[in-house]
Amino acid sequence: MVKDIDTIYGKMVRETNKQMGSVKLPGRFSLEKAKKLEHIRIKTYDRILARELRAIPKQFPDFDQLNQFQKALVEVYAPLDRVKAEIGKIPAILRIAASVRDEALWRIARAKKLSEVKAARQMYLGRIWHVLKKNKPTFDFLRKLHRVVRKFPKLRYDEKTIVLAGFPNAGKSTLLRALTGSEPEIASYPFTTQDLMIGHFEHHFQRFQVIDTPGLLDRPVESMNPVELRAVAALQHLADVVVFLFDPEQGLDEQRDLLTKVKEIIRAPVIVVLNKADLLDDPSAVARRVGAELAISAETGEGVEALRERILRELGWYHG
Ligand SMILES: Nc1nc2c(ncn2[C@@H]2O[C@H](COP(=O)(O)OP(=O)(O)O)[C@@H](O)[C@H]2O)c(=O)[nH]1
Ligand SMILES: [Mg+2]
Repeated sequence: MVKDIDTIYGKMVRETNKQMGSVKLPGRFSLEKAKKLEHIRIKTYDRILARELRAIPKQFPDFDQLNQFQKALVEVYAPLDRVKAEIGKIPAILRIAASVRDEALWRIARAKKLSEVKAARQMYLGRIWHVLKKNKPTFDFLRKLHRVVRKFPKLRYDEKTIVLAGFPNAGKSTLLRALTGSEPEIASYPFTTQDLMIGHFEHHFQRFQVIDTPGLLDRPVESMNPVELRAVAALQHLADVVVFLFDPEQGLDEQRDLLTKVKEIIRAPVIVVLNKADLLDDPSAVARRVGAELAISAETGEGVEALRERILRELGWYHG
């Protein structure tokens, strides 16, 4: 979590008060002793503040090291340059805080009266709060960014990725299970209320990742807000191939519209498949009508291996 400025400032003050409670200097009260105590206090404020500020950039990945998909997801939130600039403000704030500290220490060292010692602390706290407040937009920006980055799906980026698309109930989840032989893992997806479902299969010691996108690549693009749309478009950097499933039990024209839209937002090869062939007398006639190159049944497994071969061939991994 990235803390807000009130929390950071409050922590600095409270932790310092607590630590100062156990600082005991020998001897009777004197200006020299007050100066020593105030010196320790300012250094303590500074140490806690610096610790809090340095913790912020550490909570983010190195944005230059992200892959295309992750970068596209960041850019749904804000341009990468802006992100880097905002993170870069933290070291700048640290430098200002250090100079405020040095000035306070200098004033304490020069103080001739107790009131001057006290004024140094007031100056320090006032200026630190002012710097934090002036940079509040940066802290707020980074707080939101962190919530987005934390939601990044845990994916295997070394695996070729097959993304499933098609109407709700077309059989995507059933196909995912048929291709991978396992229950899918669930990964959250930023900017949407939806989760991704992920499965894996192996072919010739190479692993492949299959992703079902419920609520994303199964509904009219017109119903998405611009943020969701960009989040969905980011999937094209992930998809090495898209498998679009037609459901013969639902409106074929509407499904054709969705296919057109999917092709517009995801620039990856699309394999069009007719599912639920087991429900049809003449699957190949329906397949021809919708432009599907294969008719399968995710439920019975019929045609699933042919589809796998087709996918592997598209990815350059099928060698007979
Ligand atoms: N008869 C038949 N039913 C299927 C087939 N594939 C999926 N179904 C059924 O269709 C319904 C929706 O499937 P599901 O995989 O959840 O669709 P999704 O919403 O696209 O993920 C379920 O009741 C499945 O059992 C199929 O090939 N044949
Ligand atoms: Mg599903």
